[in-house]
Amino acid sequence: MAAVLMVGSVGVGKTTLTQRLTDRDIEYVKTQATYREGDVFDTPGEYLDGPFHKQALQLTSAEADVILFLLAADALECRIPPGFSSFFMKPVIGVVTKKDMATEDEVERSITLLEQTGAHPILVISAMTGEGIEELSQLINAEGGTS
Ligand SMILES: Nc1nc2c(ncn2[C@@H]2O[C@H](COP(=O)(O)OP(=O)(O)O)[C@@H](O)[C@H]2O)c(=O)[nH]1
Ligand SMILES: [Mg+2]
Repeated sequence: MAAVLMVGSVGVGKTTLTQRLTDRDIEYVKTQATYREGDVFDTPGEYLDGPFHKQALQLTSAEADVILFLLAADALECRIPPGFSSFFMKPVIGVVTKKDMATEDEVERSITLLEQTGAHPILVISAMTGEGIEELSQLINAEGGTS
């Protein structure tokens, strides 16, 4: 699998999605800044929820092939700034998580919020039901240049 950097607030579902995407992998590496499980870098939510750690995210992205911007379907706001994808030299895919617990209107609103970050394309998933996970996995490998 291509190396993935997860960017999203605490509770958006980064760790759960990481487990979904890497359930065949057994390598675990813990670093000070990021948690690597297989090919996925799961960033601490503090990177978005405290003082904004833009540079830490940029540095970590050097090791990734693909970046995911995640926003929960029931989110009230998006902590990822508008246009933020342009700070990365890698493809940025938008992921709306927790589709299973949101209305269609809520999903649409989250898609709109993620579009403002410049992430493209945007996929809607549920790590709980598994919806969209296979599609996301294929897109990660296509965008990341791995198959
Ligand atoms: N209903 C639902 N809950 C989810 C989904 N993904 C994650 N969660 C739950 O959301 C909470 C936070 O998930 P976690 O992966 O720890 O988020 P993180 O802080 O971004 O790593 C946990 O209780 C998960 O079980 C999903 O697709 N649907
Ligand atoms: Mg986590």
